[in-house]
Amino acid sequence: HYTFFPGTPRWPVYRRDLTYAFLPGNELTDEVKAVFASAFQKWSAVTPLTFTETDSYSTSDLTIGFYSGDHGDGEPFDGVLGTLAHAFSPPSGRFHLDADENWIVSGDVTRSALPSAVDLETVAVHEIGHLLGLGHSSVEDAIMYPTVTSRTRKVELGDDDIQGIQSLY
Ligand code: TQI
Ligand code: ZN
Ligand code: ZN
Repeated sequence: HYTFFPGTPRWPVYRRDLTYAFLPGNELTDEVKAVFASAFQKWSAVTPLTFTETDSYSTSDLTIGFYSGDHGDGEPFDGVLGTLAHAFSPPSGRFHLDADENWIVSGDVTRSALPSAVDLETVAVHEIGHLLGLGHSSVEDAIMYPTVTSRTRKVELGDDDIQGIQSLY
């Protein structure tokens, strides 16, 4: 079953058209940006929320950045595997990814020669769930179920994710 963060934080009714920006310092390809757009689309398809990319990271609702190791928020990244990414509950909007992972942007991660290969969209869909206010789920099929993520691809929302997000929005 789905869970929420303590106090059930969520984006208020007047902030349902959310913007997101990539933090400077990461030169991301259009291919990488398309993976995030696809991950956001999974959630907008089942909620009244919309997500639009903007260049203005200082005014966007959500910010996305890749960092190595200590990056100033008290939750340092740890190199290959371990923590892959983290996202903070509403209204923070901060979504950080570990730059040291072997991120797979396109192609079949389950057939990757690298044991540490991590599918970017799989992690993005999960972290966006956190950005919107979902905690972890006990349902194995759910995107919000905490499980092994290397060489795994799971990008379709489960019924439990949909019920959870629709009870928030
Ligand atoms: N990052 C953890 C996660 O996103 C960070 C975390 C731990 C967390 N406990 C939390 C975030 C409680 C919010 C609330 O779950 S991770 C998975 C999963 C990670 C883990 O890098 O370990 C995924 C990133 F679910 F598979 F375990 C993506 Cl999909
Ligand atoms: Zn961080
Ligand atoms: Zn999680």
